[in-house]
Amino acid sequence: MDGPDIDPAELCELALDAATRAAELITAGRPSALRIDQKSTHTDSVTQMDLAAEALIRSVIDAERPGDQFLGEESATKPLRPRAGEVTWIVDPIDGTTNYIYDLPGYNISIAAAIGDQVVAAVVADPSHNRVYRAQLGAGAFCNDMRLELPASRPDLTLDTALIATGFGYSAEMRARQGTVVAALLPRIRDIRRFGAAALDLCHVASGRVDGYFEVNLGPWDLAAGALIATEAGAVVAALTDHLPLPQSVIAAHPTVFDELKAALVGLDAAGVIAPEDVVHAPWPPIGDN
Ligand code: LIP
Repeated sequence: MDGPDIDPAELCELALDAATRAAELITAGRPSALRIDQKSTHTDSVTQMDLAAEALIRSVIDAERPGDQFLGEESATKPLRPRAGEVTWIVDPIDGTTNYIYDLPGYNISIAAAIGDQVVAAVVADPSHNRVYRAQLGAGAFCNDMRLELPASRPDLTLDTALIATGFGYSAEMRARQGTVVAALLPRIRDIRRFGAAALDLCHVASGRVDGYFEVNLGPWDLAAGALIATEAGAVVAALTDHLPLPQSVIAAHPTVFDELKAALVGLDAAGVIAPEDVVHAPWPPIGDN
């Protein structure tokens, strides 16, 4: 996994610098009028600030590590094949773009660095709450200066007391099917939360603000950083089913309730809401003809 002379701590510091500068750009630099363009559907939006943030992040990284691969949500034209011993940056410049457009909390900057196909450094900046989450593989997860460590035991936590986050796709047909799954799950859990940003959903699992999270058809940039933060905090993160590997499906939860939540979601065929032809993103690690 480790490349020659690549220090994950330095990758994390570079991600922290880039995320901090991008968070400043999209908040203090927020224009009075956003230019909103549509991507896969009329509700799958991108603004000039998503593009500007990604350009800024890339320039900060390239200035220090010009030879690294870069997989950004707004510039990705095809999946990238991780190169053994080399670094790939996986970036969502604004995760939760809809929240950003509506000026609702929950948008964030998500930056992960992988050596080969293993993510080793992660930063998620949440400017609405003045929180910056970060993690290094094997070195723990933090929110600002506070260590994130889920309690080893949660005797109070069962599926029917669990607060579960989820998200929905942009196609009306898939959302209708996802709504059916949520409606069936709702009476079996404490409640649902829909924050609108996968990276933060995973950080909420890491910090115990929710007990679990699941979603389908995300991109590698939605999950790469948040998944490392959640696992380093002691959560379990996996695909919902083998036929939909990460990031095409994801479940993250406290270990006490993970199996019960997964069994319920598999029983509801939560991964079945997406037809094979609708799967958009390559499996993790991002692979493909490079
Ligand atoms: C968002 C995800 C979220 C999902 C939204 C959207 P974006 O990413 O983070 O979990 O439910 O539909 O895909 O598009 O704001 O970067």
